[in-house]
Amino acid sequence: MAYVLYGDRRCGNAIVELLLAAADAEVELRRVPLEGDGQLAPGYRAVNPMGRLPALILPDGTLVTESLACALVVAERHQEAGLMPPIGSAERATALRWMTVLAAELYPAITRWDYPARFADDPAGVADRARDDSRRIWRLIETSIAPAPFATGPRFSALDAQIAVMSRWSNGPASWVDAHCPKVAAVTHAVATHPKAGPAYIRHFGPY
Ligand SMILES: N[C@@H](CCC(=O)N[C@@H](CS)C(=O)NCC(=O)O)C(=O)O
Repeated sequence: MAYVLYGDRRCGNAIVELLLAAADAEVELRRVPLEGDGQLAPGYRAVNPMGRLPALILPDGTLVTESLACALVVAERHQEAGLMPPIGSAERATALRWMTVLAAELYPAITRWDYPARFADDPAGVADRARDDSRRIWRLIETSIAPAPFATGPRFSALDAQIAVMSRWSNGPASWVDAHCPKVAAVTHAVATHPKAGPAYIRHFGPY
């Protein structure tokens, strides 16, 4: 039985897809186009009542939503792939710290940036503040990591998949992250050239 992953190009499902690829896990990809709000259509809401991408169905039929939960569940189900640093290690503590910041702080900022009219009558003000919040988070990560070449050392982890995917969002063609956060860019490059996760990254974002 394969995993089933609902998502769209360049979205949070890409994080999960990279990890499944790194684990050599079989996955059926089901596209839900954000353009036209396919994520809010009744058919997809029957899968994920949150109306958000991604949604992951495990081979036993269990539904997992929320990109952080999906990443951690895949990592724990494929321990042989080493998608998280070892339990109890300093690297794991660091990975969990930044993974939570990205999922709990950056992701909502991106939502405010992409859908500002949901949050206030002054959408431009909300979008500006969300952009600033997002850049503050990337600056913090930039000053805290020392890629070697991955964020916590020589091994690719779920944190790297998150960094590579989420640093591509809302940056525009001349990416702000690439211009201001060379360490984040270096992690992204390491992911894009990883023998297993790299091809999945390139399917979403192109070569890097
Ligand atoms: N907490 C969720 C956030 C998911 C999320 O916001 N996904 C975006 C796509 S990358 C989405 O579905 N946006 C459409 C919307 O908010 O209507 C997670 O971590 O998976």
